Parts: sequence; C-alpha cells; structure tokens
Amino acid sequence: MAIERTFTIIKPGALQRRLVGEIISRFETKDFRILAMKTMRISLEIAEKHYSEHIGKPFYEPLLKYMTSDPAVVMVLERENAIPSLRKLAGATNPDSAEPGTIRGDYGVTTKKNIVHASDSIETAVREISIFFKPEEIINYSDSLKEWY
Ligand code: FUP
Repeated sequence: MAIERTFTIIKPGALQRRLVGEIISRFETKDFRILAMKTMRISLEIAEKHYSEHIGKPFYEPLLKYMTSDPAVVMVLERENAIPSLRKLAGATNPDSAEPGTIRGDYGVTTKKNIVHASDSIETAVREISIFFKPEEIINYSDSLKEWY
C-alpha cells in the first residue's frame, strides 16, 4: 500500500457545533498524520473551484452558501491508503445512510449541512490541496511513531 495525501474540510456546521476536536481525534486515532491545517472563511471563488463538478445541480447554490457561511477547518492528511481510508471514516454522503462509527454516521444531520469533506481520488486530492494550500504550508516529515514507545 502506498503512502497517500488526502484533503479534508471540517465544514462550517461542525465548527459551530464544537465538533472539530472530536473529528480531528478520529483522524489521529485512525493513524492519519496532519501535514497542514488552518481555519479559514472559504471565499465564494474558492468554494466554486472546489465544487466545480457540481455546477448546475439543484444542491449547488445551497452548498456554496453553506460552505461560505462561516469558517471551516481545512487539512492535508497523510497515511497509507489515505484516500479510501478517509472516505470510509467519513461515511456515506447522506448521513441517514452513513454507518454508525463513521463521522457522518455519528454526527451528520442532513446531506445539505454535511460536516466533512474527503477527497475521492488521488487526482482530486492533488487538485483540492492546491486550491487551499500553498506548497510551503504543507509540512513534510517522516513517521517516527515507533520511536516514541
Ligand atoms: P462527497 O464526495 O461524499 O462529499 O459527496 P458529493 O461530492 O456528491 O457532494 C458534495 C456535497 O454536496 C456534499 F457534501 C453535500 C452536498 N450534496 C447535497 O447537498 N445534496 C446531494 O444530493 C448531494 C450532495
């Protein structure tokens, strides 16, 4: 299995609900390493770029409104098989279908006010990371976990 980088957004609803620590804790428990993290108010321009695949869909405008309504936390995470692992941890898009034990399954309330984003492929992760982070904001370091025990 290859070491991959993935991108996540802890969305505005999760910040307002004080769920950020809980969600980051799930990432760390699942062995993701944090390479970059910041709180930001996502601009309309960035939200449009990020969700360009959904232009014209009925949920597109409400989605932009939600993503730009309040601050979000954006992160670059790394581990083996990061992309499918984070998608699995996030759970299905619709929280009613998301399994208990997943982030969306445990905390999600509606699809519209979805609480996390997770990249769905290597190409998407590369694209999304470049929308939200400058290369120098991403800290590359080796995994020395075993040396701490
Ligand atoms: P995901 O990859 O699981 O985030 O799902 P999508 O890319 O399909 O959807 C992106 C966002 O659009 C979701 F987080 C929530 C929103 N959405 C809706 O509001 N209604 C829908 O029917 C589908 C997605």
